[in-house]
Amino acid sequence: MADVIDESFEANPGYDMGSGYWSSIVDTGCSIDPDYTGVTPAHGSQCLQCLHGATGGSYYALIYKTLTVPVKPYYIEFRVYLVAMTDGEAFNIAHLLDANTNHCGSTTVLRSGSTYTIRTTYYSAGSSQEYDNSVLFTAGAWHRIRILCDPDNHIFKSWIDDTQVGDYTLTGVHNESFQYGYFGIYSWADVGKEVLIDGMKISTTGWDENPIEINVGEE
Ligand SMILES: [Ca+2]
Repeated sequence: MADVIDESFEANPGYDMGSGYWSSIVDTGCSIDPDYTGVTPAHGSQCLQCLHGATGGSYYALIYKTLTVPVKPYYIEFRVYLVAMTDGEAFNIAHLLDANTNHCGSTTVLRSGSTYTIRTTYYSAGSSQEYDNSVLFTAGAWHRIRILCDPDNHIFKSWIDDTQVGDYTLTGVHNESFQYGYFGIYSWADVGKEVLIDGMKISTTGWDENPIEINVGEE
């Protein structure tokens, strides 16, 4: 198995993976659009727009996929564009769960004052390890996020664009395999905020564009 998910939102209408591949959770007042063209996409001519328009309570505008079998290791990449954030907001834009719906990993963007921080998190058996980078991430631009999680070889790494920002040697119980993937915008965001996603790929063998050298099993 190589590519588990390869989605660039170029089908018109809908998704490259087919009409039945993705499911969605869209709260009242929220919307998703896989054919969005309002911002020049990172790849091709369309991207996924997740718009939060709910007025309170829980709010979700996301797509998700339940894989037929759990996957590890997992090489994840996607492009993300934040149109705007308000001071104090945090957007959870990617979330992965294992077969028992325990948290495996997540990517969150936070804003404090004028500083944007992107946070990649690995979860294991009730504890978590977070990597924050507040230098490389900005609103109003596309950024590529890459995450490698290889529990069997104790590896968890993350990159923003081509800069590595997270490197954690997994210890203790870390046998989670990714099976449920959620991408979009959920909770903690104000009304009217949107997240754009493009060029999403999840593989068990690596990245096929601008490869980053990874020596799985040798660390
Ligand atoms: Ca696209």
